[in-house]
Amino acid sequence: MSFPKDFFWGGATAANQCEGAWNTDGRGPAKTDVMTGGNYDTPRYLTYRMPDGTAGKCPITEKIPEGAKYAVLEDCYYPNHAGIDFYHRYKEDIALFAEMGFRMFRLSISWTRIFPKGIEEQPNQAGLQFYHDVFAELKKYGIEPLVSIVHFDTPLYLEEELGGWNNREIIEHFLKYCRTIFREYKDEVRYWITFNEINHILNMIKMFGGEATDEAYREVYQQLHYQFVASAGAVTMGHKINPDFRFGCMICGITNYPMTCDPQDILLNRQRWEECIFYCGDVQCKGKYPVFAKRLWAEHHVELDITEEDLMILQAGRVDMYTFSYYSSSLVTGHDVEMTAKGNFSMGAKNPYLTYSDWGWAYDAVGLKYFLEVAYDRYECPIMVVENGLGAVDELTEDGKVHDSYRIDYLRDHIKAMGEAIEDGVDVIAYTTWGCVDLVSSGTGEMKKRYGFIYVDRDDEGGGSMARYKKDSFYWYQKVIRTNGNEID
Ligand code: BGP
Repeated sequence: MSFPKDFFWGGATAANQCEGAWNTDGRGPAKTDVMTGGNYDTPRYLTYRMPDGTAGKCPITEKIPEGAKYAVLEDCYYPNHAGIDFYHRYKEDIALFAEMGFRMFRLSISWTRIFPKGIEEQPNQAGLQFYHDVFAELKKYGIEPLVSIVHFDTPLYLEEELGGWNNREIIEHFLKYCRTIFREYKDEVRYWITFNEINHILNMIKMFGGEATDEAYREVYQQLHYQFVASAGAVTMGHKINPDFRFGCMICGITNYPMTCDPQDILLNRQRWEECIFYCGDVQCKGKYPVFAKRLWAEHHVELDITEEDLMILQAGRVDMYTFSYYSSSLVTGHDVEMTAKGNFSMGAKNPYLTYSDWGWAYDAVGLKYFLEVAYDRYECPIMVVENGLGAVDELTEDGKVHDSYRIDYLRDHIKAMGEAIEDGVDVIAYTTWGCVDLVSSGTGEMKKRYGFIYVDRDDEGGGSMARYKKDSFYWYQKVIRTNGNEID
């Protein structure tokens, strides 16, 4: 394998899933703070109160009832509130990342640590200081930060009072937040991601929307448009503040295959790529809506609030890198089949050529190579694989070990596939595995679904010491990085 000399090996996290300290030092609540824990069979719920004080909850894929206000309820468990306490343990965790040899660490800034409601004029100094401390710690070990600006944690106040991304006004609040962090960290951070998995709402409407209404589609496309404008505005602003800044989009990368050779399936598959993968990537990388956008909007009778000025902003604020997550692949068909496979915001029929994780996600390393080649062919810019990994149940032995050979196998296969794509000419510059230290699952809220090289003693009921243990994969990844991907067996 020949990985580039300065390849960024590392790991990735998100504030809401690891920091904890949800109401410490002036931090305000985000939607992830009103989400309960779930599991494979039970969804996570959003909790709320009606105007008469009655408490209620609804699955996170649905909306809370009209008039209800999000609320933290006493008899519910909220795993993100404590996360894995990265807020207080970041020094210990970063030292462990350094021991593995990390060259890059992807983290997100919690918007509500900086602007607790999102609307304040002045930022929260304690929040700003926390990230200065984290960046200083990374610098000590020569680890480059890669910072996501929003990772599923828009301030709850903006969601509730403004209607979140349904309202154009939110763009201003977002840009104020960006201006603040760009100026504050301009000498500490070079690599940025604007919105994590910006396309996930398109995948979600496909996955849970059933026969979603035209109005539901309009909402999704409008929210995305405001996010595109916000993202492009941030890119232009960031480049002015520091011309060395490099921005990436962040696409939830699912490799879709047609399930049969029925030409209708081939066409459907192509359209799935357009709708769920290329739609967002094209706007962010090429600075304009793709031709097929008109067809998609027409299919759902969608009319959007898009101004001439917006189109200029999109064109000016193109990202510098194509950045994506990859876990699994999915089958697309118009035929009647049993939809039993799950995935990262995807669902479909099982692929008989693949095996599946305990959470039903397809194990498909070839799919990563395929995705990389398609993306590079289309965008011809540097690529970062910023999430990849296997969510699995780990067992901590009495002598404090975790023998996670299944995780090593998964990562090895995916690194090999990425190496092959690089040999084919794809300009991959970074690989940050997801949840390099165990953290709260985004989809299910579980701790039991672990991705890390570092085991965290924490369970799904909030028990455990939070102590860290090195898994077998820790030593394996250390060797991979030390040999720059040459020794992966
Ligand atoms: C991506 C998210 C992450 C992460 C990951 C794994 O969609 O960007 O936040 O959690 O998927 O998903 P899960 O935690 O549901 O296993």
